[in-house]
Amino acid sequence: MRPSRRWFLRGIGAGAGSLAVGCPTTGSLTDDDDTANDDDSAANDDDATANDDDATGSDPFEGAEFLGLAELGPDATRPLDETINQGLDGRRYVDLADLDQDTLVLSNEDFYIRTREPDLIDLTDWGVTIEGLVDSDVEVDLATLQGMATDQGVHLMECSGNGGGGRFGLLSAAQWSGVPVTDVLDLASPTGAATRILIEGFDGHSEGSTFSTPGAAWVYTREQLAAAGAFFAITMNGEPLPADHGYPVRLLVPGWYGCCCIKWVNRIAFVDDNEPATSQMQEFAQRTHQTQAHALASAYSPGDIHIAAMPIRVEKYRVTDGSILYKVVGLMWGGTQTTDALTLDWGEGPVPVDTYEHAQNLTWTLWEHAWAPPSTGSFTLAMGVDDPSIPTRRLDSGWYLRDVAIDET
Ligand SMILES: Nc1nc2c(c(=O)[nH]1)N[C@H]1C(S)=C(S)[C@@H](COP(=O)(O)O)O[C@H]1N2
Ligand SMILES: [Mo]
Repeated sequence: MRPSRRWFLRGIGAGAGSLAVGCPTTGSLTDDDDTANDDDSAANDDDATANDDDATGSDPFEGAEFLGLAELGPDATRPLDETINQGLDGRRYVDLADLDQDTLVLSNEDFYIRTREPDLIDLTDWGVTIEGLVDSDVEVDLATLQGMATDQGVHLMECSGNGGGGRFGLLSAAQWSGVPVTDVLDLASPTGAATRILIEGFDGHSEGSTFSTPGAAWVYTREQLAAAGAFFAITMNGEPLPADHGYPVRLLVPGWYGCCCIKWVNRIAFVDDNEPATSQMQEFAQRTHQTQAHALASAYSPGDIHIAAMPIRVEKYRVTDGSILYKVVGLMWGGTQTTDALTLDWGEGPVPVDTYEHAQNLTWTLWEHAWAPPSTGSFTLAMGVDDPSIPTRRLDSGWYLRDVAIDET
């Protein structure tokens, strides 16, 4: 059974290195007059909380002594929290092990980077040209876009190539403002032949890349962009976009991998179903889980992120009865449905994760689990979702497995 919300808040407040929580969530049964349904669920929450309060020791870390972190693999083969390389090979991997409830919106300086600002960019008179299958081309200047921008809330981004070498640190969330893509598309008159939309960004680097093909563009349907709430971002955490994050305008397609979120956007083209896949779509076909690197853009399925989860640190405690207990702290993100069916498996079968409140899919959620390992040694921690209605492509394939070394039980 899921623990109550207050159990969660108490749980994550225990011990050093624990998560700080900003907002109290409990209240009287009558302190707000939202919908009747809300009030009912609030009543249920309060009841569950009351039961937890009566049961002493329901928070296993209450009064515990923090002893340090257990070693969580894989070791990084890239530097973390440091911007490295130039151009297409520019990277910044976030050290996710430090995240807590207060730092779930990363600063512009901390946010992951994949491709730094192209050195051949010319920012004078920046605008976005809308062309292709339209009655006449439209040039949207930057001031117009800035004037149309509204708050878009907190959104997570993940590079489709997010892997163990960077300790899965190509993953970040920030607060954005921007212009809904559909509002910009409405500035042009597409012809009846137009079925898809190509969005392209500047990618002129004087140096080539060892890993990556230059040319950043992806093709979407209007329905996909509208359903995802795609927007042209203008600010990030209240500041103009940083150069490395696409200044002056980038695309953000919430819930899709970063490779679909074109930076330095300067061109939109209405196209039809015969439009070839862009070089970017071909390069990222496998990482966005396409069945093959299709030749036509219309053959691509959405670059959407299924619900994913992984541990980010394992805290070791001596609890009040003198025994050793570990607190596995992790993230879950992606997907389009919320769930309370997250599981953790250390080799003895999946177990429901103790403590989390999965309230939305736009940004990441922290979870915690009290763990008494069966022995010392190395364990592989595998996350899952015990709900067949929720697709979990990458979890099923073992993408985010983390090994942990336990030296004492
Ligand atoms: N023009 C351009 N846009 C781009 C890319 C690029 O190389 N060139 N990389 C994409 C990839 S693969 C990712 S993961 C995101 C990274 O965005 P960030 O560096 O702001 O985190 O940008 C996307 N947009
Ligand atoms: Mo990416």
